[in-house]
Amino acid sequence: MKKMIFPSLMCMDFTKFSEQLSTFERHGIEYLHLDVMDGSFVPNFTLGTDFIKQVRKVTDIPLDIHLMINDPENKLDWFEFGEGDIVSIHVESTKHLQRALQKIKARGAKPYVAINPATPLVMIEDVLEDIDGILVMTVNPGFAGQKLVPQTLKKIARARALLDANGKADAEIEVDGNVSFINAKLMSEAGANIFVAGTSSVFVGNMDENIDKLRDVING
Ligand code: S6P
Ligand code: MG
Repeated sequence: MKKMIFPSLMCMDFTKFSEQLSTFERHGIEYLHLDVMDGSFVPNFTLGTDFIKQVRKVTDIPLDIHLMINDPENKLDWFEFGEGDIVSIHVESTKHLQRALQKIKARGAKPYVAINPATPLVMIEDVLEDIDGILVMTVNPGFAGQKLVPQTLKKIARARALLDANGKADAEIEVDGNVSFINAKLMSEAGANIFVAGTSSVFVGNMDENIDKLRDVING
């Protein structure tokens, strides 16, 4: 399975937006990770509907929209996404998970289910048919710059095994939170293939060097 780096745009230097975006394009970055927080599901606000529209206008790189909002099924229409994009919703954020995943699929995007460190994997067993991937949170969502919750490394391996055992070998495992050069290696070995890169790797220092280094690490 192809290993990919998705930079987290909330970690960008917005005064250098075009420059940093060009760096991603030059490196063949496959998706841009966009964190949407509602101040209720998580204790923070970040990127929103208008920002996503703007990003769409200035690049052809597809979007990976990570919704950290309550009741996403009622709010999906607010967001611009479509064919080829990824949209993740949290199992903890809705009583109507399957309906919400279906709504994403109906718009041509790839539905992923996101899961917090403390939520057992059994909570997503009955929606495996409805997803193209699992977003395993390796920190508690809400902020960049946090430390890895170590038990999530085992969860990555269990998530991979769960997908494989249920005829979902093509489904991807995305990891998000403290994907440092050291942690990325462990996450990759555990079975992750999509790595959300933030302040722990790509955005500190020379971005060109960081992307190359992270690619080397995840590809072993
Ligand atoms: C966190 C959010 C993430 C962060 C990313 C930052 O709630 O979903 O996508 O942007 O984790 O990366 P780092 O390396 O600072 O943890
Ligand atoms: Mg995220």
